[in-house]
Amino acid sequence: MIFDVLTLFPGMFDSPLQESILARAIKQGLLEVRTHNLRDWAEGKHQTTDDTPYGGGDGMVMKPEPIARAIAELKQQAPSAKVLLMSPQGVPFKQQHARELSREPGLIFLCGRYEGFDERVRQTLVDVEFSIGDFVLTGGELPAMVMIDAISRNLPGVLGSSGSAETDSFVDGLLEYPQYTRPAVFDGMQVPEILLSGNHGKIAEWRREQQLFRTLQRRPELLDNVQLSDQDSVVLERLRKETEIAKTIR
Ligand code: 9D3
Repeated sequence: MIFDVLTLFPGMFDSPLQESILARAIKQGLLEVRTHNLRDWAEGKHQTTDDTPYGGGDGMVMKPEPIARAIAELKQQAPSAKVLLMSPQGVPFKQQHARELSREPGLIFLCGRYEGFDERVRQTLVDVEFSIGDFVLTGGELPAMVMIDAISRNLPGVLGSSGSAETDSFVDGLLEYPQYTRPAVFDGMQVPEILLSGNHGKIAEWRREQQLFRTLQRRPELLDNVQLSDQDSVVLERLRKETEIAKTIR
């Protein structure tokens, strides 16, 4: 898969791609990230990529022409690549997007600085606008890097032996169960006995209940969009009742 990134700060992508899983995947040829400086498509002595907003107001706006020229050139190499605009107004990026976008042959990320983009960029040049969450960052580069990371780990071969994207708990829509390793007692805290029992059926049941419990406690809204087995529903109903009882005791 080929990721093209349009940015004023291509250097921001270097070190995250030189470590660990993504570095290995790039060496293996499973993916490629090409960063491009938008300034290369800007005109004039100062190669300006921003300008003051029509109608007045604070801050600067990204000019449309350098962006249009850059996208036109990248699309010659990758005609089917979707153009993704990074912006706080975008669709909230989710695991499902990461999985779906990993099936694309290539993607073009457009990262902004300043107050945002000239609206006409959205109208003709962009396929989808994405946000990575409701907090304000200094630009679209880290969001693009986050999306590249999340998409890449779904590509065949990228995770190698360290895990499988299919068994990620977000795939089934629940939070993960608690994990433990040695020592069996740390700072007076015991590992749950069931995990030392060797009874793999009981362990699987306990882990599923922990997933349901954590999701109920921390992210109850996730339970609305999750496929639950009959057994899950029974356990969840019991957990809900126990939570109610615990509330009356407090
Ligand atoms: C005053 C209006 N601001 C919007 C909240 C302007 C503005 C601030 C910061 C516009 C862009 C930015 C930089 N952020 C991004 O480019 C960005 C972003 C983010 O800030 N949060 C979550 N996802 C994203 S994707 C791109």
